[in-house]
Amino acid sequence: MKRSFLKKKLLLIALLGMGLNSCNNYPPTDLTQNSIIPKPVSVEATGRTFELSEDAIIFVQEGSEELWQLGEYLVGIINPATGFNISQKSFSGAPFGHNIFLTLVDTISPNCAGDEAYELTIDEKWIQISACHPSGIARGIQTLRQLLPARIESGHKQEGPWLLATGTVEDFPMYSYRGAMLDVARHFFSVDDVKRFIDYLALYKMNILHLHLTDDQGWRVEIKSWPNLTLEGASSGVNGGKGGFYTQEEYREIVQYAQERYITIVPEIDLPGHTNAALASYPELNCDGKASAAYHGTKVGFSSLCTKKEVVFDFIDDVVRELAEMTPGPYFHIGGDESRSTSLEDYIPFVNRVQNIVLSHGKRVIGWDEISDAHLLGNAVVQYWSNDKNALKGVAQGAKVIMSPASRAYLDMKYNSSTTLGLNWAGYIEVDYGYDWDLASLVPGINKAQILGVEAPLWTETVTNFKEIEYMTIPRMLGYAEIGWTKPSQRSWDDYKVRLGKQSDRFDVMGINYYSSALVPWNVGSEKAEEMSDGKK
Ligand code: TNX
Repeated sequence: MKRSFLKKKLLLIALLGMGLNSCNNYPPTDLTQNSIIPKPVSVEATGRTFELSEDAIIFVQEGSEELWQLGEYLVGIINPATGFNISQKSFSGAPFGHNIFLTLVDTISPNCAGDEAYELTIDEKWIQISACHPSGIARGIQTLRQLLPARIESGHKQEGPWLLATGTVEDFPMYSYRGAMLDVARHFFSVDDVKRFIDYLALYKMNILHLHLTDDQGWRVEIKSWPNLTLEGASSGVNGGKGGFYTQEEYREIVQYAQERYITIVPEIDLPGHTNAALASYPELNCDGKASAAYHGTKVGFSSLCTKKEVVFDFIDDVVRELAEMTPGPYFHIGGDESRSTSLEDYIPFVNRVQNIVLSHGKRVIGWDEISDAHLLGNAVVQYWSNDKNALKGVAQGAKVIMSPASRAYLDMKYNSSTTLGLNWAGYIEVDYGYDWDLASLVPGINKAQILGVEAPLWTETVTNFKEIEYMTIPRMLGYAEIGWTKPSQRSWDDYKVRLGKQSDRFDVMGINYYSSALVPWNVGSEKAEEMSDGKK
């Protein structure tokens, strides 16, 4: 009884939804009415409708293992909610039938700008994603995913039809580094949490996940040559948090999961400060040779490795070597921030030496903006978070900059004075304030040519579980994704907030605990979406 009532209610809601939609875009015929985030370079509508049906096949251009895997990924997006049993096949040649085609080409329109450029064509009969590199196909798949109805995100079968407006999207990013950081040291988060976070990044075409793996409160990755780091140093967390760490196998699993979504993991070992967990695990890393006590507070700047001891550099060499071996991406983050217990006299030679260690293991150095005090080597990257002078010092040495201004891009800053989670030392960051700025005009003297991209860090002193991660991250993270991808001349808050508002159906189907800012015109159809979610909220 109850079930059939629910079914009828759902049908009514669905019909109502369609009725409402028919006033604007149902069935969808106008591709320019999309709500894609980040906003693509160009979208042209051809005024018709494509229907994805169960006899569709995903044709993957033959000869590329990477493309084959992307086909599998797309199957994983389509099958659960449609209830179809679509599979993938190799092919070469022109598109035909009611199928989806993933194709590598020598050039696309307007050009193969960077590895992530793609072209998505939705014809009445077929869909094709073309790119010069598999990473472009990966980004194009996310556009296709966003163009499908929000209920595609449901893990279980939904009613069709699965309609898309026809037309062409041509797209490529403005910056090559677009990421978020997750602090797993203050509070530890499971492999599954990290994977889910990666899924959110992928949906909005972010390509970097920086993992802040160590801090005063905990050491979160297994280093086989220094086992106490995790035997001892992983058991603490803020406010007596239970701690935890990733085994090497788990770290590799995260790396691979990210790689399948064309996301690069940037591991950070914060040095020489923010090291109490290491100092508690190995007495010899301290200048006085005594192990420090585990730390559960939230102060910063009180710890330092003993920069005068050789064993400290042996330790760092082992840690960098083991982590670099498990990290296919080009970057290694050495922290370097808030080293208030290390004199500048000691700090500079220390950072110089650590850079050499990282280079010797084949990685490119990233450090927080304080590392510009040192002599930057190779193609070091400075992550700007608060000090203009430091960032400029880095640029003067030829370093590239990642923009993570605390006052605009810190995901742990409160939205406003009534946000219960988070901090406010850098101010409040409402959704509009987090969105409405441009990387290349923030710090006078730092322009586009010197900027690698954008990263939004989530520090987790106050964030204890995944629902809280979601609340602080969504929706602001979508704004940073767009800041990194879309030209400033093509974006504005007024246009963005409408597209953002249309994401709420998707958030609801995904069961995301997002902050529903009053500044955003959230979609009215969300009741329908909530009915379909797993009730995870
Ligand atoms: C500053 S940003 C820090 C972190 C804190 C964060 C809290 C940076 C490089 N250091 O240690 O967690 O503020 O917002």
